[in-house]
Amino acid sequence: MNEQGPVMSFKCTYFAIVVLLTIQQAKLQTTDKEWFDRFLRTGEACKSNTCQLGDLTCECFLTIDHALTMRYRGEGQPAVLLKPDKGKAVRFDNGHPFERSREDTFILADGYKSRIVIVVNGKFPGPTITAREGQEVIVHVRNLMHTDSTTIHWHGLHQKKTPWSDGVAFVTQCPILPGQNYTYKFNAKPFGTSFYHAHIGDQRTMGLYGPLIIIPTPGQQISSQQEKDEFFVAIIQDWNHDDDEDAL
Ligand SMILES: [Cu+2]
Repeated sequence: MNEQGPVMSFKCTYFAIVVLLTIQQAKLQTTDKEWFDRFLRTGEACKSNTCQLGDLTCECFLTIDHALTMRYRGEGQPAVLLKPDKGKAVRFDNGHPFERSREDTFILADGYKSRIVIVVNGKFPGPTITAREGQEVIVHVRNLMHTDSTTIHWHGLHQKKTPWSDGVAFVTQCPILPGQNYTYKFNAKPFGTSFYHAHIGDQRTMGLYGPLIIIPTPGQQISSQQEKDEFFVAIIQDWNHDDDEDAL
């Protein structure tokens, strides 16, 4: 009986430590929803400890939603319409300008009236995804549009052995319904400068697209150097003042 006491108390202590560690680990693990929300706040797309040279994966989170151009909404304040004034966006009602830091949050498009667009992580067009050739690209997509289903096509990628990640609605996958998430997984091949875009209706011209850049593995014969400091990304699109459904 005397020997059982210490054994029992050791077992209890061990059990308590295991329970505590499990709870701690569960707390430390970031859920997909937390990642989606984080990138929605920052406007970026991919985890910083992925997508770099030497990483096996490139993991990104895209939240799709509608937004209005030429409109500003401060925290806890009513929305304010904007108008162009000498190359800047100012308040429509009283012509007052905004602080520079606020201006970065506006979706201006061409500054012509307020119209509905689709944003990716709050950005129009969507954030750049930059992966390294050969990496496994994992992109989680969350559709927060109220009534529109969607898919995302990874333009320029061959999708060998992963046809279900090609993002062609009704052909390679069922569309992602409002409120649903879907995860694309594919190999980053071939390298090059391309883009991702919606593959349903007029969603691409409404803003659901963004740069997709695959950097070649070092040491390859390529026509021009693509990793210089001066390197920047430019992306252009069709733009309609009328509703895109009417223009199609
Ligand atoms: Cu395409």
